[in-house]
Amino acid sequence: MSTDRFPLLQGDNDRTALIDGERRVTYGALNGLANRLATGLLGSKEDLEEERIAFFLPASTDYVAVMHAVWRAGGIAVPLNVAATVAELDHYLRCARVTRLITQSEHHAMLGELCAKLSIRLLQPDELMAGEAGVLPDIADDRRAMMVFTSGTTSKPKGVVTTHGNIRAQITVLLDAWGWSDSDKIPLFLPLHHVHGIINVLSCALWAGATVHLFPRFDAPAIAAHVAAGDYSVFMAVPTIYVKLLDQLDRLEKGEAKSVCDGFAAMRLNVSGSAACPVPLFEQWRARTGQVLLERYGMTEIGMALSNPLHGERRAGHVGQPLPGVEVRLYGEDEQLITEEGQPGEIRVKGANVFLEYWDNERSTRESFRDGWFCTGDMAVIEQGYYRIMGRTSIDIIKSGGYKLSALEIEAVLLAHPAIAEVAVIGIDDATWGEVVAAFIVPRSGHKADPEEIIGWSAQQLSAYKIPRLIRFVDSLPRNAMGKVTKPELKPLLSAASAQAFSDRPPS
Ligand code: MLC
Ligand code: AMP
Repeated sequence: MSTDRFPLLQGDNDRTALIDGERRVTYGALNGLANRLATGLLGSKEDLEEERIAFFLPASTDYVAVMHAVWRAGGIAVPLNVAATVAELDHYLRCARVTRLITQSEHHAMLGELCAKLSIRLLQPDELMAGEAGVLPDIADDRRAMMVFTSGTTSKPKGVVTTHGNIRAQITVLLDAWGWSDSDKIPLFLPLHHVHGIINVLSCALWAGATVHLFPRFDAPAIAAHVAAGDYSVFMAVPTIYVKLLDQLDRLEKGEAKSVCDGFAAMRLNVSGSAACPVPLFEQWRARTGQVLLERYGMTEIGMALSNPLHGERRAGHVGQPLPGVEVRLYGEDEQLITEEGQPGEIRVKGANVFLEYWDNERSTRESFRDGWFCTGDMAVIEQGYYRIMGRTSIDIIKSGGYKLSALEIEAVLLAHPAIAEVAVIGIDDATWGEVVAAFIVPRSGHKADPEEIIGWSAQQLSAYKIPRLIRFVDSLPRNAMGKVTKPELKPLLSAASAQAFSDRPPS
């Protein structure tokens, strides 16, 4: 057996790897499950040879065992968004050319028809479990290991493929940089179809031999209660979650709130990322809990690239310096390498952490690299040795609650609505969510456009967090001489006051 080639679950056999509801799962048990599942997945084969195996599982022992089983058997793990609509899943499964999908029986009704249509075998973890573990293949570091879908500047999400070597690099750099150890305990409430949850929390913790407390979703009262009980040493979240936790503290009775703040104060590390942490939030968190948030910058394609230090100054509004082994450069609009502080440029990244390719999309892969450097589409500037993120090169990318959303994907869906003639989607600044989705719609003549109906209709096609919160009907969209919609002109139309008036779904 070659599990030592995958030192990804490497706590001592009797240490707790996962707390899953009432159940505590040791590293020994988890490794056993992963090996038996890998054996079951292999059947009579010696190696899955990069077969795409998708799983639609909430944060659970099954999720972790299946992910590692696919890796150990030589497949490509395709973790799916458990909040996705059938229309979105159709795209992911088709694009990845998935052959087997693993989920619990309660989801078979929702997924059965789709899987039948796409000739995908729908399976449960239990039925794949071999009686005992067999021989598993040796997998080279350059083999494809995972495909995570990311939204961007195309209308459909792209599959970001990382190799075993990429994943190893993305994890190991953080183990050292953030001082992980087997005595750490961390709650995991982030979605498990993105790198923040998969790599930074789950995989780092399990590589370090630490304990992960699994939550099916972010539940502020439950998490606050565990924090108050001193259950965790490390906490990682998106800025929206820190905003929601501050709200939760305001809702608690004084003594309870103090216990929660003390629980955070006693931790060794609180990390913020996936979206900009506003300076007032950084300051409020410090004032309330005594914790100086460690802000870092990353992306699905590269894992983490820039980080404030574990020891040393963590500067508000900044994302620190390149992590060891990750090369970062800034390039100006004229493709000039920026060598001076204070000059803004696009962040480009090189290193073993950088993904292999967009699946089946040679053109996008080619276009996203220049001379071997991955072009992130994010702008930054260096100020007194610290990087500060300034924004994105594309207005079509929206960050809401840490999710990257594509304006083009949302527009393509809305355009299929019979009452919509034209539409432009943009992100509007929001104190809780970072940005919220706003849609400017030109109704089709002769059709009655009803915001409630449009939102209900969108919910059939899009995950809830992609649905516009603000809809404004307009007679026409501003366009330049080439006929292209000039989106920057739309933002001022929704000032804070008018946004309220047009809000169909006020942010909760
Ligand atoms: C939920 N809603 C959102 C939303 N999340 N709306 C906009 N943006 C979001 N991100 C909507 C729901 O649909 C619902 O609408 C309402 O808000 C309340 O839903 P909820 O389920 O109660 O919200 P909550 O559980 O509090 O979710 C908020 C959240 C979640 C912050 C916990 O969004 C989340 O887990 N975000 C993290 C995403 C993430 O991991 N990104 C990392 C990408 S990797 P309604 O109408 O039903 O009321 C990456 C690289 C890196 O970025 O650097 O890490
Ligand atoms: P995703 O493609 O979902 O992985 O999201 C990656 C994007 O999140 C990056 O390209 C940035 O735009 C954004 N991001 C991540 N961390 C930060 C941060 N600390 N500050 C600002 N933006 C961030």
